[in-house]
Amino acid sequence: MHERLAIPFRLAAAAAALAFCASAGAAQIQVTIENLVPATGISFAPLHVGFGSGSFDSFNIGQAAGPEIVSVAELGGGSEWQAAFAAAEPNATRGTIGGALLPGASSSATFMVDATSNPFFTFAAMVLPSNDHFIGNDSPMQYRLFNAAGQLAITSIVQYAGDIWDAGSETFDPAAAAFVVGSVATDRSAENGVVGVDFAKLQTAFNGQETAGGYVLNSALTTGSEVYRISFQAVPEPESLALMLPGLLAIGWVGRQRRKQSAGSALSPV
Ligand SMILES: [Ca+2]
Ligand SMILES: [Ca+2]
Repeated sequence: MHERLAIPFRLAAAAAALAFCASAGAAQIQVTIENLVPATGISFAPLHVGFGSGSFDSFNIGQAAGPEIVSVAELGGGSEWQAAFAAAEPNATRGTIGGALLPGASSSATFMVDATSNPFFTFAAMVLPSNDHFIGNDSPMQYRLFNAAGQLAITSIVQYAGDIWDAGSETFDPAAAAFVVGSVATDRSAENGVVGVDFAKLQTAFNGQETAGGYVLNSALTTGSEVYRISFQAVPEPESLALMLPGLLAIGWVGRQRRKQSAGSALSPV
């Protein structure tokens, strides 16, 4: 095939291949989490994430917390949250991101998602130090990550101090709180309350406590303080890159020819 014909052909083939990948619904997404609070502020346990159909709902404001969200809010480990999500939505993509996320820290993980059947994003993480505070979305349909065409529709989610929940499941007690040096987790006692918005308690009594993060908590958040960001970025799949390669090589070839031509004309006598 003549080069002048080959270049547009290869570009068209690469574009067609990419269009096919998009329509198939498979999407590889890199998720990055960031603790936005200043040094000596609150930390977070690993983030539990799920990409699903929007039917798994792990808690409701004003209602008693079930074992799913308690496993996140009191323990951080989230084993019941993950198991309940898997039972409710066997085809969802789930996982966790990072370890303890200290002030100013970030962490990333990549997930393969069916953007057509699992367009909704759900998350939950324990706030540290605390007895039963957490961040998470009450409505499983609050964040539709992919549009009907399977394209990423949300680039980031920001959580503010005013978004922090108290699960209402464990009595407030720094001596039994996670992430407080010297605390005894087995001393937890039932609060018998309901899930509500509350971050003030984290500061009024946890400030001055030595944390497992190696710093003494000195938090000064207000309702509008940004505390956490979750960012999403589409990652080209390896097979897409392989299909794109001939097109990219063709573009490089055109560039080289142009540089040669302009170099030649620069040398040409006027
Ligand atoms: Ca809910
Ligand atoms: Ca509580």
